[in-house]
Amino acid sequence: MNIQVIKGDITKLDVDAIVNAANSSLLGGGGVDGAIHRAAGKELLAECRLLGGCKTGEAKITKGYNLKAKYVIHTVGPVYHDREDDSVLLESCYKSSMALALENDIHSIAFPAISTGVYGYPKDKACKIAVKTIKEYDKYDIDVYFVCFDSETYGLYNDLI
Ligand code: AR6
Repeated sequence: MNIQVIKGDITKLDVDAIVNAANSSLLGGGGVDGAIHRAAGKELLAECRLLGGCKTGEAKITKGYNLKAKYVIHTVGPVYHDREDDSVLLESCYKSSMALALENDIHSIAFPAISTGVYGYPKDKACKIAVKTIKEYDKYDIDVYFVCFDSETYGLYNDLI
């Protein structure tokens, strides 16, 4: 496994799959979710409508449509409440996304910092969970990119990698 930290817009990446920090409806929203739907086009929403939503900590896969990425893996992070199961659910987002990557022969995957925007997860805690969970999921040959939209997140990931 090869892990890299990059700064920028996840919708522009030429990878097998990008991960979307979605909500349980899977019908779009703000933040990275809105950006991915805008860039992928209306067909993404049409496919998402067929999926029947997604539970927190789980993940579902669609095609990437107008994106360079072949697939979008939609996962639903926890809204931060400072409870014990926040970290379990966030960890589960990364694990479920990696499990779908393995099943779908995905060899490059880009993650945004799930839950650290609208859902309020403290960035330092969330980045630690992301890195630890991905490092532990060392099952096959895959390039993993942590994509940071802001300098603070970029700094945190770089300190951890
Ligand atoms: N590329 C990479 N990262 C991005 C981009 C982008 N284009 N845009 C934002 N980020 P958020 P959440 C970063 O709020 O906290 C939506 O409305 C952002 O700076 O997108 O999991 C959904 O529909 C932050 O670091 O996701 C849900 O309702 C990270 O992506 C809810 O927000 C995650 O921020 C999910 O909230």
